[in-house]
Order: sequence, then structure tokens, then C-alpha cells
Amino acid sequence: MEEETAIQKQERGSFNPLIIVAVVVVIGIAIAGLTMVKKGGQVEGTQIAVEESVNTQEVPMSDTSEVKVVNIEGGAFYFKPNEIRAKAGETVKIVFTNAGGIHDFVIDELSVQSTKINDGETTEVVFTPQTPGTFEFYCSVGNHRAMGMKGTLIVE
Ligand SMILES: [Cu+2]
Repeated sequence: MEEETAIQKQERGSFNPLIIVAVVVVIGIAIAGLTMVKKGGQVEGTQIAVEESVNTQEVPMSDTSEVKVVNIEGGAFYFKPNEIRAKAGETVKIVFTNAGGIHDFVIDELSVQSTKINDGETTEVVFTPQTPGTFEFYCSVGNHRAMGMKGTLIVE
């Protein structure tokens, strides 16, 4: 009886540490696994959020190569051409060259305002109309707008 008890004690004594080690290892693996899953989920979520925010911004990454460049000449008192077209969501780059006098290029509704430039100078404005419509662009210097220095942007 005493020997059996001693064996049982030995067995318990030798088994219990192994079980504890095994449980600790299993828990450790489980925690590590959960942590990796959480990290993976967070990374994916972050990537999706970034893509969504990019898509809602004015200049989507995929559209940077689709910038529509429009050369416009301005003088006393005209824009040439005086009608330009763009698609909603399309980024437009106006390259505005001054053929004489002091002029600028303005579209109130789209918050477009170039710098005022002198004879022979060129300036650029970049914008992305988001909604279809017809917008007037004009020169805000003096009475140039009233003198006919204006045009139409048609967003389709
Ligand atoms: Cu002008």
C-alpha cells in the first residue's frame, strides 16, 4: 500500500508539471494565434479604410494619369477657348497663358482661383468637378468679366 501510494505520488508529481507545461503551451499558442488574427484583421481593415478614403478624395490614385490638361489663352478681353468640357470626377488642369494685360482664371462654384499673371506669363490651376453642371469661368481683374472675359465649363 505504501509503495503504491508512493508510486501514485510519484506519478502525480511527474504528471502535474507536464500537464501544467502543456496547458501553458496550448494557452500560449492560442493567445499568439488570436493576436495574429487580430493583427491581420486590423491590417486588412486599415487597408480597406485607406482605399475608401482615397476613393472619396478629389484625386483618386487610379485617376492621376487621367488628368485632363486644357490650355487656355487669356487676353483683352477674352478666353480662348471660351468653352471647355470635363467629366464629373475628372481632374482638370488648366494651363492659363496670358497674351496681354493682367488676368486670372476664376470659377466661383468650384473654388478655383489662379494667381494674377502678367503679359506672357503662364499659371496653372487644378481642380476636380464632382457634379455635372455648367459653370462660368472668368477673369476677376477690374471689369474684365463684364467686358466679356469669361467662358463656360461644362461638366458632364
Ligand atoms: Cu482679365
